Amino acid sequence: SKVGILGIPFSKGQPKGGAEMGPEILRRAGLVSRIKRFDYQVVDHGDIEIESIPGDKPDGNVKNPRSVGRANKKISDKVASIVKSKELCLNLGGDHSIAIGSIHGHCRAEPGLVVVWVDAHADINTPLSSPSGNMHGMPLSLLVKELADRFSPVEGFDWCKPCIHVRDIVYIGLRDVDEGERWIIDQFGIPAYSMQEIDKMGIKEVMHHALKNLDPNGTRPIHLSFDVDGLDPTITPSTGTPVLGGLNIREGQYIMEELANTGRLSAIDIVEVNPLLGSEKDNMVTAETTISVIEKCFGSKRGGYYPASYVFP
Ligand code: DIR
Ligand code: MN
Ligand code: MN
Ligand code: MN
Repeated sequence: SKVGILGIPFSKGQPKGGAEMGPEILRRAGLVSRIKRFDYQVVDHGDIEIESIPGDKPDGNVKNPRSVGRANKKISDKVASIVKSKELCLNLGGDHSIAIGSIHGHCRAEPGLVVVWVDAHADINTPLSSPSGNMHGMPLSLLVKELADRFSPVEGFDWCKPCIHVRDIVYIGLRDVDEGERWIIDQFGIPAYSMQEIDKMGIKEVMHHALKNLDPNGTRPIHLSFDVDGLDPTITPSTGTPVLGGLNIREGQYIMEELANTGRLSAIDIVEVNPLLGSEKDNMVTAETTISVIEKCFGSKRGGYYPASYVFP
């Protein structure tokens, strides 16, 4: 099987510079060679080219709408083509607004997909409910059909039609959720496993229920959207909006191993790594943590592993 890696150096979905350097730091920390150890043939599609749009005025509350819109149209096209060529599409962000294009494009290739959203934040604010106007806090609201009549179309997003239902999403790791977002989760019954549920049930029960809830028959392709701020800021310090009390390294690894075990991972986003935040040491810790978690999606096993081609000497 193949994995297609796509760098997405984009950070206009939030105000802090540096998230556009995520692909570079993950590649430099050895992500590609770490994945090559396993049974995947790696195809590196390089970094997507992002056009800058001068004079990108806010649309109401929404900041940088045309820049985010234009970048995501390109992301959607690229992700659709990678998934159609039967590669597990690994998207290296970038801030979390890139999930608009990656899920949209994934839907074009796999209309029946489900979304596992690992994050401290719910990222389902609408342009009207968002307290910040930052699009990295809104990607899911532009993608779900049930919220389409709750706000007017956003400048730059005429190409983007909602492609999933609210019940095609499950959340893991939440601990900083805005009022409007909690209302949406309650109103539509989105399965949401916050850090409180993880403390109460343990990660094993959470993953069992999360996957059962999302896809009882276990047949649908999975889109994993992984915000590194879902992990505890002691292990991923270089990120824009850290929140205390996150997933520990073993919970992170367990989530990925369980997703890999389904055999249905079809696309993965890794977002919000920002090497301009924190010290050099913080950057290294963040990159190493992220890689040690993400490699579990590709068959890396804590109990040891050898590839199908292995010959005992
Ligand atoms: C907040 C923060 N909920 C917002 N969001 C995110 O701006 O909408 N921070 N995603 O990483
Ligand atoms: Mn996020
Ligand atoms: Mn987040
Ligand atoms: Mn559906």
